[in-house]
Amino acid sequence: MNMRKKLDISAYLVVGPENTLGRPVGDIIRAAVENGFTCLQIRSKTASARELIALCCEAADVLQALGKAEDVVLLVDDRLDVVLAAREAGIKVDGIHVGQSDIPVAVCRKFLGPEAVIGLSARTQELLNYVRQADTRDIDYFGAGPLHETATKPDCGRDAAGHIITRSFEELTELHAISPVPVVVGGGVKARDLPALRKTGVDGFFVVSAVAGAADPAAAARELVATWKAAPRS
Ligand code: TZP
Ligand code: MG
Repeated sequence: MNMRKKLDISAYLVVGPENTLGRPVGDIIRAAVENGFTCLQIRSKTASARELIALCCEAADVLQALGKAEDVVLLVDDRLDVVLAAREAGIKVDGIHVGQSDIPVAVCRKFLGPEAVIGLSARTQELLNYVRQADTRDIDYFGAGPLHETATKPDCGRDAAGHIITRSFEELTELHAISPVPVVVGGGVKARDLPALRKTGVDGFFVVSAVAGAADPAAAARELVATWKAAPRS
């Protein structure tokens, strides 16, 4: 197990320059964090390493300015090279989020050390198998999804008819029940999903477009956080 302080993934924003309708990523992050978001992930499949490092710097600066650098976790999707380079440059990046086909979590842990936050995402069935068979000592949380079809991640698994395969509340309840680490769920999540999602017992929700694509990201973040907090947990 790692040696980090308590991790809060209850309200988790995933964001990159392709998700913000042309607005600066830092502005979206500020809107989310000022309204209660607890975790951030920089995710871009098109940005260069240099751009990703600059985005980490922008995000870390926003957290610093808001006095949230110690409370809100800043992660990068997939790119261990970017996390290491950013840290080398003195930017406070807390860890990495990887998928099952990305760099293995044990390798991330070796490079990033015991205090880093490392998240792993996969399909629910794969996560259930993982929990049953594998060692989760290097993993701080699981990401599961999508809850609904989403255009934000076109490479989600699809059925024979080409529809994205979504996660049921039953699957998520089971995952939460047997997972030794916290679980965060996303994919097409809107505020109206949060009461049912919280009832499964999972630890949080993640969103891209519900905040980064909103006309008023601050109001959207506020509504999401308030709805989650007001919903009873199982
Ligand atoms: N992983 C599973 S779905 C997804 C990711 C990164 C994208 C979710 O985006 P949105 O806009 O909240 O549906
Ligand atoms: Mg990945």
